[in-house]
Amino acid sequence: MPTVDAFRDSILRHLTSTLARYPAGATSHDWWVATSLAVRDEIHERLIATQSAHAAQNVRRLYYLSMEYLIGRLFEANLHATGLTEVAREALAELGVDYTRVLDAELDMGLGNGGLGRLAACFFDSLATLDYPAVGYGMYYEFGLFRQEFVDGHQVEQPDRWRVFGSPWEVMHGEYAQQIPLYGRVENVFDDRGHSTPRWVETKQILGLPHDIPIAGYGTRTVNLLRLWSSHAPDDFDLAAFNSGSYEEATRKKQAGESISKVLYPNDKTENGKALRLVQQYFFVACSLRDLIRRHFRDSRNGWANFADKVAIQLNDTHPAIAVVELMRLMLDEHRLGWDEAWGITTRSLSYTNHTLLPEALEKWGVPLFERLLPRHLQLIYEINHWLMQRCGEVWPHDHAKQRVCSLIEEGDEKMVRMANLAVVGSHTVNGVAALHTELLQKELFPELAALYPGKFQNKTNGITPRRWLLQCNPRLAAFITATLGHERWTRDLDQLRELEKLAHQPAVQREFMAIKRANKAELAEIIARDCDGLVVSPDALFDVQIKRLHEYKRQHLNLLHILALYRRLLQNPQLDIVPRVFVFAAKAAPGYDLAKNIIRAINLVAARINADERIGGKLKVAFLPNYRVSLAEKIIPAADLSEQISTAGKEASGTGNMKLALNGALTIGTLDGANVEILEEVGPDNIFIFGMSVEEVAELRARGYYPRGVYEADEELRAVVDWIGSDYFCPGEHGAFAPLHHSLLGGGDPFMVLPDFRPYSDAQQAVDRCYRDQAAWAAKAILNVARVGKFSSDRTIREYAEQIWRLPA
Ligand code: DL6
Repeated sequence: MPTVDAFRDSILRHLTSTLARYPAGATSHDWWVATSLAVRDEIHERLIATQSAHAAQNVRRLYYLSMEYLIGRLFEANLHATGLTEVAREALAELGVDYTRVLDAELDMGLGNGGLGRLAACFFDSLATLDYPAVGYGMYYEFGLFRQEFVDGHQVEQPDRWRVFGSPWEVMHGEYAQQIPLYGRVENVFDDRGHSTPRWVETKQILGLPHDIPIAGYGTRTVNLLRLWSSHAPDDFDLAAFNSGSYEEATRKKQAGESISKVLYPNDKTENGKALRLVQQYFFVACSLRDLIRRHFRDSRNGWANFADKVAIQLNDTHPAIAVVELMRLMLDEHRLGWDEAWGITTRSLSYTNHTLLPEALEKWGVPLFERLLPRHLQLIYEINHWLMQRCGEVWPHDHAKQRVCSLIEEGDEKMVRMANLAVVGSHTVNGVAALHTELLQKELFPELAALYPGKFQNKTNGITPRRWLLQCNPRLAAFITATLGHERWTRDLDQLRELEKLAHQPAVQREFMAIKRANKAELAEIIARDCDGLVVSPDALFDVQIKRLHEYKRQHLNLLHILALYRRLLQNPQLDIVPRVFVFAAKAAPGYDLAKNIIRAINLVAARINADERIGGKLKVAFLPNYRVSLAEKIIPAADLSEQISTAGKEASGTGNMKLALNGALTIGTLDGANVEILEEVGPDNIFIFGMSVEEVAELRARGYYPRGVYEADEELRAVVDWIGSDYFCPGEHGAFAPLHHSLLGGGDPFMVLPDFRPYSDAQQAVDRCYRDQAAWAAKAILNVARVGKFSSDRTIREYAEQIWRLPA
């Protein structure tokens, strides 16, 4: 490991020789790049050593296929991983450079959207830390999802130009470029004996270039890789057109080729948007499979016979499900294997994680679209389906209903290809991401497929990396834990935090814990003032936090109704004794999701009114922080007192924000949904606020017939706040601004059952209020949360995947 002097020299060398800057003229960005490159030197040495050891041992590897990797910033994570944090701090101090400003010069990598992408990032931290050989394949988006701004409370999407200045972590390996066919048609070629072979012809080609990002393990020398593909046109410049003066025409192919990796989740409301999504998925899967096959065959000891012994491929949700067919196609058409052998290899290599039960999130693509983009794949899907239907017929003779639900093709006005069914059928293992979710997966979503493939379904409860979500994001609490325990082993073994249990009731420990929380809240208060138009909030208030994607099932609008109820109570009685609260929101809504955007606007306009209302004496404040991202979460989570996990039971597959917040000493107010159920088991019922309908109660109510108007009529306060949001009170002069939200709660049938959970939620919030008044008791509960959530380390999750699904070398 370099000394401070050597590291300082390395920073200076990169500043001058790589960036051509001199120290006095260097910006924070220059220092960030130069220091990152100095860290990268160390990481690349480790990377080369890791890769050559893996190659020499011809190890079995995990290849993880994911549309998203929500990595956030890498600088600090890499310093922690390599043990260079103090060295870098001192070296920069000697150079007269402020370390914090260097940290803040880094833009979050725009490579993900939500829980699934952040999970992938946590998994890669754990994989490297636990020395498992793994490559993560994905897309190298130019713009990521979008940068969110608020204009008059509306979400406005701006391009997220995270790569505009390049990335010091990335190395592009042009020698591993891939050409990927698309479109065209299938023709049959007949041999002398009259046997026909299908050939995919008249295709268009897309060029994929791999960009490698190293992921360094913590406290070990293992460095794994993310290999992310950018798309290009192979013949991207038409010189003849250019010379004839058609400048736009000359680069038309270039534009078209590059559009595939421009943004994550392009709006798929239009047919073009749908096509682009399917092309993206196929493109990155096709590049990745070719690359991993190349890697496998580069060792002369390897062949198809041992492919499934050396290669474990994980499908992170249905986005890469086309891998089932592409792997088959490569083996059948390009490597000339027989069907049975190819199918055996496919189903022994692939496994699939399901991350959602929401029907609209389970991808389906129209057969005509498939036929146009991937005609040969559609043929193979029909062949796989033929065999699947035969199997269904053997198990359930004459039961066409069973065949219909298992089928890879959904019948209807437009036939659709069901990507989730394809992923289940093509994988040896399917897993859910929390115990409840896995149970519902088998009982509700895939009961027939679960019966057809006994033993295929497993649970792997999600986890989070303690390195990013405690050590890095909450240095005060991390230092306190290390000093209290007398060791740092908890960073690699989170169960060590159990030792804190016995200290939870000690007044000195409680005071110290609350002082740390207050300092973190003061820091967040500064960010709120900076990002929410100068809004002033007190760090002595209770910080009540809901941070996650904006979706009806996550019920940010339930939180909003409760805020309105508190506001109304205060207006009716300004002397009302309530614990002052700061409600913190951060959330992006999908660009095409109008109701989610309406909820964002409603929260923003209610916030503006409440924050400016002097009658309530500052007892309530509402801060909606724009542009939710990993680096912002790292500031909010350590400052949270209360963690809002209030989804309709049965809708949130797991959640991981719930784990991060509990690990940082926030108490959860939540429904019995996703991993909340397991958090309750771990922390105990006295240290969490559970409310609302269970999965069974939701189902019963729906079966009985749910009429929101009945619930609304029966509760005076609920009626008042629903009417309030439906009025123009918060949007004067703009009639019906929140009509979509109001309609969804009443006339629209309240699909996520916000109204029946309102009263139990409000009661639970009153219990929170009472509890917070006794700061010692609150502190004890918060410390017990920290102490008891060791189960939710992604190290535990990854060990389970590695042993029970991937069979990776220990
Ligand atoms: O498994 C990671 C994460 C879960 O924690 C969330 O509960 C779940 O919503 C999310 N799923 C997705 C997929 N699409 N949808 N919706 O992001 O996965």
